Amino acid sequence: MITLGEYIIKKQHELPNASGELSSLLGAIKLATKVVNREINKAGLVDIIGSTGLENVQGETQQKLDLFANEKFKAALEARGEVCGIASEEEDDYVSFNSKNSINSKYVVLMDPLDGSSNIDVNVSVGTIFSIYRRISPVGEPATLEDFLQPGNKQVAAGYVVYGSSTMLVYTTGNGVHGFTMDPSLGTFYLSHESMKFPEDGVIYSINEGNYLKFPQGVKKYLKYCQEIDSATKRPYTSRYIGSLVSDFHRNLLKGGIYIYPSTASAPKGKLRLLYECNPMAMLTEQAGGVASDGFKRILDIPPTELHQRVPFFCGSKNMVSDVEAMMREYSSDEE
Ligand code: AHM
Ligand code: MG
Repeated sequence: MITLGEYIIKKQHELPNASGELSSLLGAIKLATKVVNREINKAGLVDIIGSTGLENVQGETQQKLDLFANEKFKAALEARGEVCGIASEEEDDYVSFNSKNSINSKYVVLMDPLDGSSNIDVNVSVGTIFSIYRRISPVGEPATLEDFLQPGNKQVAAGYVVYGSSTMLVYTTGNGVHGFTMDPSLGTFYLSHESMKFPEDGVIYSINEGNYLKFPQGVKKYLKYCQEIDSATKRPYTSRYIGSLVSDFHRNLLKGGIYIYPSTASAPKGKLRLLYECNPMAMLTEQAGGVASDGFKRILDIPPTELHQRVPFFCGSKNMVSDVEAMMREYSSDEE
């Protein structure tokens, strides 16, 4: 049995110019994950479920666990001194860490500390998503906005934690996607899923179909295609939507499928955030042999213009994403 800590060290030599900093940074994420996991597990017993009554900068209600997770990840990352700053879905602006160690660090972290948090109160799986970049600003000076507004193709590492029927941490440093399952009696993550790969074809589609009437024409056509009967392509496909990106993604990665959060008539840029959700999931997707797109082009090549930018998101099994992209292209002129 290989632990996450052992695996990170073992794989360190595969990283360009490895100095151990990235390994230590992943260690800080691992620690915060355990603290958040402990609170999630007893969510019904302590005063941690429900809303804070506050909203984040995007006008969304913040749950108590959103803020708890944000504070724990921020504190763990600051304490290790391995990042010069973070940006988070739960923070209005990026935060730079200016202690002697932090300011000399090469990395920044972007994160959604608790994704799918509206699911906490009903005991459904939630997740954490993280993304790591090398800073652009000079080492020794405070982090700047440009450190955080880098395209996803510059990510050094990305990953997620799914707090599900078991807790799993899945990450990539650009050499495949590897999953670790927590043994709760020891609080240790063990390697359980090495080199995870999206099946090229899948039979699961995940989308909030309640918004059907507001979807672009290409998505409507694709959904009808998913529902048609055709034994050669194993249709009709199966519809599965948890409403927690991490959990929907994780299932599709293991079984083969597509996750879609498209633009809608009321949210023309979609709902999901490019920097905290789509870029890290897109890096994982590509590392696992899948495709991540905004319906027309590669997510990882989109130049970010603002921290909380939203983007339509299509990701998963290669052939499923290319089918929906073809329909998006075919029907895009209908929308003009
Ligand atoms: P959050 O970061 O505020 O939790 O929002 C992101 C979540 C995703 O996890 C999930 O897939 C999606 O929002 C669900 O949205 P909807 O309820 O509109 O289907
Ligand atoms: Mg989220």
